[in-house]
Amino acid sequence: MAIAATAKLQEQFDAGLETRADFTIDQPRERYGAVDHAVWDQLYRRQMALLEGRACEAFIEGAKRIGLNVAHVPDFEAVSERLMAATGWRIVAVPGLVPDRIFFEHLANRRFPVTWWMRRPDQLDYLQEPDCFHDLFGHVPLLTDPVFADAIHAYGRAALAVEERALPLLARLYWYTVEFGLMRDARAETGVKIYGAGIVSSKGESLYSVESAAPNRLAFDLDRVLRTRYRIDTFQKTYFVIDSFAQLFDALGAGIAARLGDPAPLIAVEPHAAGDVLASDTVYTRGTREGWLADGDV
Ligand code: HBI
Ligand code: FE
Repeated sequence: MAIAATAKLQEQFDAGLETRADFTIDQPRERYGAVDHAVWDQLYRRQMALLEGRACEAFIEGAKRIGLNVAHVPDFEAVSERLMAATGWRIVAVPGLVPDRIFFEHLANRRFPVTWWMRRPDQLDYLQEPDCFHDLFGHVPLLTDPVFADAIHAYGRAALAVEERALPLLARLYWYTVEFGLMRDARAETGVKIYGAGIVSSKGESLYSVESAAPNRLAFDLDRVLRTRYRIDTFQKTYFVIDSFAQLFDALGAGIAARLGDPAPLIAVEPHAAGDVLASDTVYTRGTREGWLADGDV
């Protein structure tokens, strides 16, 4: 994803927030106000209540294990200590989205970049850029799961070897798994559980992704995902469902190396629209497409 100098990033540079060469900063704890802590507490309580029974066990356990169940923005060093003990990962504070290669470099060294600032109360239900709640609550709990942690580490390493022209394909894979992935779970009423960070950090999509009849839910397939476009400003038209984190590990490491070593064939073909269902798809639920934006398919 090309990193425009986002308004938020510029605002911070103007405010004298210096970043190191790897775009990391020390968590500026003195910059959190009572409102920031209140927003964290409100979002944490609301999402955990929604996610019981909807998110995979590893997420629920992970969130508690790293100590996110506090009424204030967590201390990044305290979270890193617990995370390090679990899987050798730690989190590093960043001002926001960082350049792709920098991001991959951190993941390849078991460092997860976490935006330090919190959204405003009027952005509670949605904001375009990832904030601290999206990154820390959405992405970090699953890094306590050894297999998922290895999958993200493998992704970082494989991504560093990918050519610039194939980065949009890589972003699709990350989007349909790490951000908006579902996992099969026979014990769940709907047969699926949530693991994607973009879903668990969103009130609306925590419900929509597992309970709405509108979207498609298809078995995860690496080539299919690499060829499927996505929108960043609506709920997903299609969710891809993995069987296990072991399957994700294979796809994010060896899978990327195999398929994007020479990306030419995948770049040459016309991508599928986000809402397509193909004859070759394993369909768990075929969406009613209800409420989809009338402006055609992405
Ligand atoms: N930077 N801080 C941050 N967080 C991300 O999730 C992120 C990023 N830079 C690039 C990036 N993600 C993309 O490469 C992935 O979404 C594929
Ligand atoms: Fe994210």
